[in-house]
Amino acid sequence: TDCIRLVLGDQLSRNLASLRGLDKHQDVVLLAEVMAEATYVPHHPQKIAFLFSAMRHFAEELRADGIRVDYIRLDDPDNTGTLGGELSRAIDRHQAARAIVTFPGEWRVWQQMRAWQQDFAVPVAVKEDDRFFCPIARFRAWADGRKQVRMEFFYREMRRDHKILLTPDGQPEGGQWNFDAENRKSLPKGLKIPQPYRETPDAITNEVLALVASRFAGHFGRLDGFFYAVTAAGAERALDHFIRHCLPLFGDYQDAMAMGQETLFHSILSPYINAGLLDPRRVVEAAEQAWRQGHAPLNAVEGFIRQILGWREYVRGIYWLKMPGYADTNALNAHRPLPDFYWTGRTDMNCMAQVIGQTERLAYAHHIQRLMVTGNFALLLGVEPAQIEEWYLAVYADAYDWVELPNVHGMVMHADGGYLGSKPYAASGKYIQRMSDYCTRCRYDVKETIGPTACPFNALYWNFLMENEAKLRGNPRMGLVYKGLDAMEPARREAIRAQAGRFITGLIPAYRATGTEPS
Ligand code: FAD
Ligand code: DLZ
Ligand code: SF4
Repeated sequence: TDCIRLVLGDQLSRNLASLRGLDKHQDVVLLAEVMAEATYVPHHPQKIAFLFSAMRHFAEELRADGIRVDYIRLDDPDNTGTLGGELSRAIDRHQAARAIVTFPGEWRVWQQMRAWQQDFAVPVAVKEDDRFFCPIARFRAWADGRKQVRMEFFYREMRRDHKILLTPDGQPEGGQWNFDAENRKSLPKGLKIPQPYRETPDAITNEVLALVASRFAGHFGRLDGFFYAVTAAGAERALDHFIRHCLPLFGDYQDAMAMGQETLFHSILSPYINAGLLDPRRVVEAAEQAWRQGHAPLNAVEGFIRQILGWREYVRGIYWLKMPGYADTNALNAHRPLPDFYWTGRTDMNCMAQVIGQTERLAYAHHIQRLMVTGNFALLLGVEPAQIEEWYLAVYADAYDWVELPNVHGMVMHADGGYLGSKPYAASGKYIQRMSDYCTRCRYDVKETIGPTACPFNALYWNFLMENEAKLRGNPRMGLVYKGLDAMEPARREAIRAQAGRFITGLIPAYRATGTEPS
């Protein structure tokens, strides 16, 4: 055998760099289910099942095309449990002259690949992962020499580079780059909401579901009700469903949240795009075409395209520009432990219980739920960044380090000191009340800040501003909120501080035991 071509679980694309130039007679494609990848965080069982089933389907497709595939199952008796162990075993088994891999989505795995290049007896070529609009070098060139990077400016460059939503003379369609001012509506009563796209598990998926149920029962998250597509064809059907039924109102209600309506007008395409089943270029093209054909309005289409062409590429660029140091920063010096209810859903805060509960059921929450409910709470509480990052990396079907880390560390926790985004998205209960119906069914009163039934977000919000005053007051975008704090009577400030202190002490077992928080 000439060459082992490794394909990782999130690299299930037929045009993958490491599959290019494949010789059907000389080469072997390797896919491996390994314990190390399934447990570096306690992934949601649906995330593991989705990837294993998608990997198995991908292997079947390659075989159907006459390609030789070695597929190592989790339960294979000789499985070494690591990607490196399996690649090394495959090289020996086939007496291969070389190996080809595609650049991974995680610094941890990249370190491993570099070690393979050093340690293996045959050469290991690492090909660039070109399934993105923006090569890592292109991002670096853009970011270098800029005092400040901002998504909006990066996004405009991407629009120009790739000629997306541009007029023939290179201007943004509709005369503006961004229509977000139209995209912050709360949900009107009685609006008909489309069902998300669902598939019924086939025989391969059912076999994987049984495996995952028996091996990962201890992980947070339910397995019943699994509905994800597991092939490129299925992902394409999900895209079609989204364009048809959800895209037209995607913009208007992008930030809305509602009980019993977990997906609203969102696409639920991130698991497919990130695993390689769906090409982001294909998604952007389909959305632009829907606008050009008059099927969806510009505010929806531009807003949707910005998420993929803008945010998704921007966070990846920052990840590879700033790692490995990025993960270690802690600009707000946040060190409180993550409350246990993130892993159980048991809390009286209805907004948190709703979002954590649906995460348990679906391995999915949409952006505003992640950012303004579970994320906002962790920010206000001052959770140690690494602990909340582990949670996000584990619980969502679309989570990989390159995309999860910048979103949590930068966008939510402001732990990078404002590199990715200019200010923390801190908000009181009022925001949640405005954008959702969660507060109507909550034990707490969103209009109260002090007292036993006061919404915890309110005291925590002001407490957060006070705790981080030295770091945040100078931020021009925080001027208005600090004015609000300045207008407050000192006695009220003290009452808020005490209210937040009591709540935090009651929340965290180690503090509760002693009755105070260690300083
Ligand atoms: P839609 O609302 O339909 O958006 C369309 C697509 O845009 C998504 O499929 C996704 O590919 C892309 N997108 C949107 N926002 C972002 C963003 N901020 N960064 C990158 N891509 C984006 N996304 C992940 O793919 N994996 C993660 O692990 C992840 N962790 C997140 C953690 C936090 C705290 C926050 C605030 C956001 C996170 N996101 C993550 C971004 C975003 O929330 C999800 O991509 C989105 O909710 C996926 O659902 P959807 O496909 O229905 O998205
Ligand atoms: C997430 C994941 C899981 C759960 N299992 C596997 C696996 O068994 N084999 C594999 O090749 N990849 C898996 N993955 C995806 C990898 O963790 C992912 O490729 C790296 O984190 C780099 O993005
Ligand atoms: Fe969440 Fe507060 Fe509203 Fe309850 S009152 S749902 S805790 S924001």
